[in-house]
Amino acid sequence: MTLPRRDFLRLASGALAGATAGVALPRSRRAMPGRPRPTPAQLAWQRDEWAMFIHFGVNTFSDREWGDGREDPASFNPAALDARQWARTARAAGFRAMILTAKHHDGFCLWPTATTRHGVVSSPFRGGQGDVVREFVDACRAEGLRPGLYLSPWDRNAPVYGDSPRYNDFYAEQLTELLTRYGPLAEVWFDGANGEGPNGRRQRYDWPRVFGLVRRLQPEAVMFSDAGPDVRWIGNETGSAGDPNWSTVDPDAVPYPGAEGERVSAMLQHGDPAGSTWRPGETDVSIRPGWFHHPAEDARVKSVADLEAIHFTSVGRNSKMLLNVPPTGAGLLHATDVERLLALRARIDRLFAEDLARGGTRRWRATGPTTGALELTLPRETPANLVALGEAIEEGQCVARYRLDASAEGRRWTTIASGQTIGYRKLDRFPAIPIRHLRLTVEEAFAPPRIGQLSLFHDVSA
Ligand code: FUL
Repeated sequence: MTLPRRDFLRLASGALAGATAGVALPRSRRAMPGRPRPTPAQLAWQRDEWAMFIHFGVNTFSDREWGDGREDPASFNPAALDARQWARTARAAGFRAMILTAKHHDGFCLWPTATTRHGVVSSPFRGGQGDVVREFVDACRAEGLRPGLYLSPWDRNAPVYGDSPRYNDFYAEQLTELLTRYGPLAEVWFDGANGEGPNGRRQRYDWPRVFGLVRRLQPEAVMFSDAGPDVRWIGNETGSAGDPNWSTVDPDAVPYPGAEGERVSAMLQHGDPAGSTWRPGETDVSIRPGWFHHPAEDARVKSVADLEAIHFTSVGRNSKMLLNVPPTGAGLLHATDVERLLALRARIDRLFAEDLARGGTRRWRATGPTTGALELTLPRETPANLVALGEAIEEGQCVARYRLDASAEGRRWTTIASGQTIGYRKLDRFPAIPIRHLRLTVEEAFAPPRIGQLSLFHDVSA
């Protein structure tokens, strides 16, 4: 975070304090009338918490990460493909949405498109009659998962790539097929990688047209890209959201997907407390070193501890986890990945099974128009080492600095954690201590904070 933004924060709280002195305490809306808020689709997206990413295509068969577009479609032959197995696994592991690479950079289309023969129609899969996108969305719906699709803008196969108006038409046609044939989609994913086409030319995309198309044909879907417009990339592929992490951004700082520079990275990672636009960050990361399945990586699947840590640095930092689990050449999730996912679910369920704050008494003490402390007295003293915080983000994101203090019965307060943003969810771990009283002090905020969650847990394995 740069200095000017922090200064803005202080100024904002100072100005508010002055403006409201002597008048009735402002409600959050009146205090910051212009504060951005999520749409229902953005709220639903955030509440999913976990989505599964499915990278699958010709790369699965060529054992590459980035195909060059010259792959033989005949190589695509997932003999045992079962999208229900993907969806069943996702659901059992607690994912609520799933996103498939309908087309990756190699240009191979997993659905029978009218735009090119480079896809399933030219493959032996289901005798050339197959449609992986159809099987995918059907499986999602059968298992109660919200489907999403990835359509790579960069296309290393399309001969018209780099001939900008012609490729823009070609891309719009592909997108229209995906947006009109498969029922409601929860998310449409636009990748920022942007290289050359088969003719060595670079493409100028027509983003307003692309975004307009999705809005018109799938008004309930959120659009993901570096530049949103609804959901932004978190700025890395390691599973780590920024801390702090604002769900608001200055849209001018990331003008198009694939834009680069220090300001872009900072905006993706941290957002901007003064930003005019609600655009929360999505944390995409793979369970394996690569995005596609490679047999040589079967022994390099992330451990449950690694995945748990990612939950803490994504969901636990006001982001959403989009975890990639790539099917094998058979068309099935690998047994090791499935076992890891189910073990992760069991671990997370155990960790958050008992909210020790339940049944406690809570009291809010305002210390200023936008600051104050939420004091919680637990029903009984108990050891604990993990706090989950959440703001009621329907009203926007307000908290800019906070502190957590705890005390045992009749003992002095000690600070157990402190931080900047909270947002939808913030998870803070600290060394286990016996706790009877817990206090969340909001030290800086843009509006009177609305704390929706203050929960306490004891992770006995820590
Ligand atoms: C990147 C792509 O280049 C990778 O292959 C992968 O699809 C990842 C999610 O996004 O930009």
